[in-house]
Amino acid sequence: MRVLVLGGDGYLGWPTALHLSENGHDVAVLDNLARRGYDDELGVESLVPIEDLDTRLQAWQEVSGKQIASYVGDLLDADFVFETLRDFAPDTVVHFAEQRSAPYSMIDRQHAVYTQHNNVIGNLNLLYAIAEIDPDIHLVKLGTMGEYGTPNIDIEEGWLELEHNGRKDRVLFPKKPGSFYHLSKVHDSHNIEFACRIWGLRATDLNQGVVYGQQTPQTMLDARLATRFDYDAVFGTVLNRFVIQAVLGQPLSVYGQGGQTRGLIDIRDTVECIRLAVENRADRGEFRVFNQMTESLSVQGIADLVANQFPGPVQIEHLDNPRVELPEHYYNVKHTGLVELGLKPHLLSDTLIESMFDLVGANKHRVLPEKMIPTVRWKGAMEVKQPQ
Ligand code: NAD
Ligand code: USQ
Repeated sequence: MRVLVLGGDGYLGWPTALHLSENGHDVAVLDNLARRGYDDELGVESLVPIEDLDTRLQAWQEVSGKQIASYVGDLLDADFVFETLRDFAPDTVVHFAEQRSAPYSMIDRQHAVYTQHNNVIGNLNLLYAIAEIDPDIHLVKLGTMGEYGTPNIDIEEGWLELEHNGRKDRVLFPKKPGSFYHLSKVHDSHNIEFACRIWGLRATDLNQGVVYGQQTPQTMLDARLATRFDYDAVFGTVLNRFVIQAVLGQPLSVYGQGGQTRGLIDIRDTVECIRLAVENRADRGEFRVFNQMTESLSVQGIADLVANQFPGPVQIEHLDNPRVELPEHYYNVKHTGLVELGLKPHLLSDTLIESMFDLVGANKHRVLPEKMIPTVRWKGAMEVKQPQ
């Protein structure tokens, strides 16, 4: 199949492009390199050194004998999106290309507006390009488990069968997201569902949990194929940060009491889930939703797991939570769709996060400790406005 991976220079897009190429697909990546720009803005770098896109693509050709084409440009540039779809003529578009950090979207008005404009309008340009150029293209879109928030009922895969005043209907599952970033994904989901219902497009929305890990079988073949690994308080995600803090001998930074529970997924399962979604197409007119996570853990549970596996002393500290989120809550997520397609999950109980400890140990001199400290507060805008 011909697969265009949008955001193919990012943490997940790059290893996914390699995994699809390894599995016989004809792959191209598209990226505007914005993620490298956020590093410059925030004064940080990936913990593991990464090569520029051309070097990565060259290395993959040398190692595998396979070619991946590249298109450098912005989804906000509609002409570029239309030209790329005409030129590459994909069967499937995998869409990772969004600003994906919740704290980044909560820095201030400008970052919130940037995030929603970039994500929602980029996705809308893509929907129009697919509808006008080839409505048979299957859109595989990365959403997030955070679209649902933490409701006091079981979380279904995208849709809810509802009975109200004696009548029944099937509706999109209610959403209660926790940041302007997570909200952008909700807006995307609604736009995609509309495009499937009205134009007859075919789409799979993958509501993914928090990803951990950095290595896949393909990225391990050559140091030039490494994907990024973020540790800072803006882009670093929770399990990855706790592993890095353990290795550095810093206390693990649990926000609040750590009773908040999240869905998690190993990066090796992320790339496999995308392959399964690509190879099992949604029907025309279908808005298909999978919850792309393999297990749920509380933040305190994640900290305990890292502390237990680390071969040395580890402290856990409880910081004032810079976010606004429920400290304790019910969390029960249905996530059988991808397993039914053939996913065999890597679970944390079977995974040696030791390999992550080794990887971090080899690169720990690159960490800027001050960048580990959370500085973005969810109520920041309110605090600025309050008169003294
Ligand atoms: P990332 O920031 O590393 O990668 C995203 C890539 O998209 C970057 O290379 C960036 O330059 C590119 N991009 C952003 N805006 C663009 C635009 N307008 N035009 C072209 N390219 C653009 O993020 P990631 O961690 O690889 O996440 C990829 C996707 O998966 C995101 O949509 C994210 O919301 C979703 N997701 C990530 C996680 C996680 O834990 N990392 C969990 C759930 C869902
Ligand atoms: N947390 C801590 N300590 C830390 C970092 C985070 O306690 O040092 C807590 C947060 O308060 C939150 C949880 O860990 O309750 C998860 O935070 P995170 O930064 O790991 O993840 P999040 O902000 O939700 O975003 C990440 C990705 C995003 C993706 C999302 C999936 O950056 O792109 O959409 O995970 S989900 O959470 O399922 O929505």
